[in-house]
Formats: sequence, C-alpha cells, structure tokens
Amino acid sequence: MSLLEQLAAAVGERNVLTGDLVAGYDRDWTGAWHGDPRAVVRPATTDEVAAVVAACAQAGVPLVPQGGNTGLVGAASPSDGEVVLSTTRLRAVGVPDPGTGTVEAEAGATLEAVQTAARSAGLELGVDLASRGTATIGGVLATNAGGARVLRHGTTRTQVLGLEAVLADGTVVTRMNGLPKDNTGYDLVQLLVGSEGTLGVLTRALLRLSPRPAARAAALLALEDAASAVAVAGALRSVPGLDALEFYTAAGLDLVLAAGRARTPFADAAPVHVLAEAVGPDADVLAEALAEALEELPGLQDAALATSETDRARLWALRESHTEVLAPLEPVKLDVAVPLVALASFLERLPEVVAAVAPGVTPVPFGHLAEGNVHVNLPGARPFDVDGAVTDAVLGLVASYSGSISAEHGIGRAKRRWLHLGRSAADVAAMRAVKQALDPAGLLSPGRVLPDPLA
Ligand code: 2HG
Ligand code: ZN
Repeated sequence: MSLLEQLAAAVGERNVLTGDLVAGYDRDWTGAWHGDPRAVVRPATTDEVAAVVAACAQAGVPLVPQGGNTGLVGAASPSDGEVVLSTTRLRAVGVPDPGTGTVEAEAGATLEAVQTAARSAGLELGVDLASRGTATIGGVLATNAGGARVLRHGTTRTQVLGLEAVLADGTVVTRMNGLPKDNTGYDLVQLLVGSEGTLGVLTRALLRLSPRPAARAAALLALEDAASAVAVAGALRSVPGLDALEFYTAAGLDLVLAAGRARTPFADAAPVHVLAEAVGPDADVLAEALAEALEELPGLQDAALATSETDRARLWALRESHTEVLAPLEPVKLDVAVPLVALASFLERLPEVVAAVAPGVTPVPFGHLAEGNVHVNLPGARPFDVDGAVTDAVLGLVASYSGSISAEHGIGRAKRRWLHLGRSAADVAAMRAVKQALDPAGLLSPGRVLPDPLA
C-alpha cells in the first residue's frame, strides 16, 4: 500500500486532502510561511492520529501537526513534501469539573470553546489571546502561548495538568490523572508543552480552571512616553487583582483608527497607551483602586475607566486589533522581551537600529507591558530581511539587554538561526539529545526550533 492509501485506511478517504484541497492548510494566515504538502490528513481520534504518525514513520515521510494556524513563526505550516496532520476534527470539550477545577479538551478545540465551557461552570481558563476564536488548545500548548493574562496566571504551562500525545513512532503517552502531587519520574507533560510539534503530536489535555472573578475594571491611559509606561507598571503592581497590563504606541493606534476597527476615548493622540485591567468582587471598587494608584503619576496625559462589559470591550479592541490591521502591510514580526527596567531604552533605540538596515521602515511596537514583551512589527521590512539582516539587528539589540528573542510565539522556522542568542551551547546540545531520543529519524516537524547541526 502506498502512504496515501495507508492514510486513507486510517482516517477515511475524504479526510486525506491533496491537490487544490490543501489550500489554507499550506500556509500560515500571514502568508509568510508556506509550502507544498504531500497531503493534509484529518484524524478524528487519538488512535487515528497514532495510525497516521506510524504510517508516516514507516514511510520515512516528515509530518507537521497543525491546529488553528494562527502561529507566527512557521512552526505549523508545512515545508515542501510534509504531511500536515490537522487537528480540526479532534475538537471535543468535556464538562468542567468544579470539584477539581479542571476541564478536558481535545487538541483541535478552540481556545474560545474551552473558555466558554469554563464560564458556563462559573470558572475561567487562565489563558487568553486575541486569536481565541481560531487558535486551538493543541497549538496553545505546543507553543506554551503567553497572551494577556500571564501577569496573574503565568504562561500556559502552569494551566496544564495533564496531556496525551502521540510520539514519533506512533506510540501514545497519556498522563491525564490530574493528580496535584505526582513525582513519578521525568515530567513528560511539561516537556511536550512548548515543544512546537517537534517531540510529539498533542491530542488531549487536562486544563486547570480558576474561580471566575465577579467583576472586572479596565483603565486606558494616555502617556507621554515609554518611561511613563514603565512607571505605571510599577505603580499598578500594588493593585490587588491586577490581571492585565498591555501597551501600544501612536504608530499602532493610528493604523487601528485608520482601519475603523475601534474608537479612542481621547481627544488627542498620545505617544504611548497602557491598558490595565483588574479583577475582584466589585467593579466600582476596582475602578477606584486603579484611579487611586494612578494619582500624581508623572507623564499621564489622560485616562479612561471602564467597568461595563461593552466599555471594556471597546478599550480592548484598540489593543487586540493590532495584528489584523498590520497584516495587509506584510510586516516582519518579531516577538521579544526585555527586562522592564530596559524597556524604555530598548524602545528608544529600536527605530535607529531598524533604520540602519531597513531605511524608511518605522517600527510598530506593542504588547504585554507586564512582561516587557514587545511585538516588534516592521511594515515594509521584508525586502530588507531576505537574508535575515533586519531580524539579526533587532534580535541583537534584544540580546544586548539580556532579553528573550522569543517571549511567547516560539522559535519555529523563523528564529532557529538565532537560537544561540537565547540558549547556551550546552542548552542546545541537551535539546538536541532530547530530540534525538524521542524522534531519532527526525520526522516530526523537521527544521523547526533546533538550528541545522553545522549552522
Ligand atoms: C498579540 O499579543 C499577539 O496580539 C500577536 O501575540 C502579536 O501580531 C503580533 O505581532
Ligand atoms: Zn502577544
């Protein structure tokens, strides 16, 4: 039997897509990463995933798992000749268990579907991203996604209590008992979280849920400069229940307003905006606490408070529509973090560092202020980045501040050349040893995360 016949035997003929039918699965949504896959396969159960992986392993054909395809580093879009294992049909979400504060979900369930299930039980998932409607649990876990709620909940891995995955040879590892205490050997669950499809195909997860706060209040602040934003972060940290601290600059706001995606509550544009949100039992008390913490802050030009769902949504739209309004401009996208004390200096030096390699390109930085996480978007920079000169310059600047070259989006295909800027040679050697042990033939998402051995 040919590989395609074996795959059809495993998942049914109509779930093996080839030719024109691979459209959409063959590229990421920005269009920056694409390839010509051998086939797209859509298994509906863990056993079917295992059969697909085993068939590819036997045939020596590389395979890449794909969820909602919202990733930004080319980890889940195929290279030429790869089989795409789409999790679209693995989308069941269990009934949340209020007793243990957990919910089970299959890899292809959207983040939003899990959030909705949690909410219906008076609980919440401590992970939230602008792409919630499309991003899948499998992808969110495989990238250890960050998002806007890391401040209070930590990154995705802290919300993962159990996992089921198919390894490169088709065997299934299952750790789904959710025991809060379980020190029986190596932690395979946490090894697989953040492995970007290179160590196994995630099929099912057990997720931690938290009590859902009764109220939320948000404050949008118009600020003179980035140094004021850092000062705001310091001043607001003492607010109990602080849940999010985001930022964007006038460059991004202009694009959002020009696209008609949201309205600003302020008469005048400010150089930097911070969006803060706090949770607790009473929205008015929260709003008061936010306002009090902001009193007499230098650099504060204006502020708008929101306690109703509608008003908060308006403020969040200004921040969350950045990615979509930037997309048509086909920017180079670099997700980085620097220590908060260095953030203002980093943002000040960024334009000149970019201009030196990409004349005329103006950075549009925005992101998660609490973690010093900056999404450096560079519209018009792609022609200058063909050999990686722009990426090199920006990531070099990040490294000079002892920052992270990938705060939340992962390494994928986009950044593996620069892995050494974030990891020591010993680290990379240990990572290679893990990869070699779990995927000796190198068939799971090859060319992602680890650089080529001689590079
Ligand atoms: C966000 O925080 C996402 O909105 C996407 O991580 C960032 O588009 C980007 O660069
Ligand atoms: Zn982000």
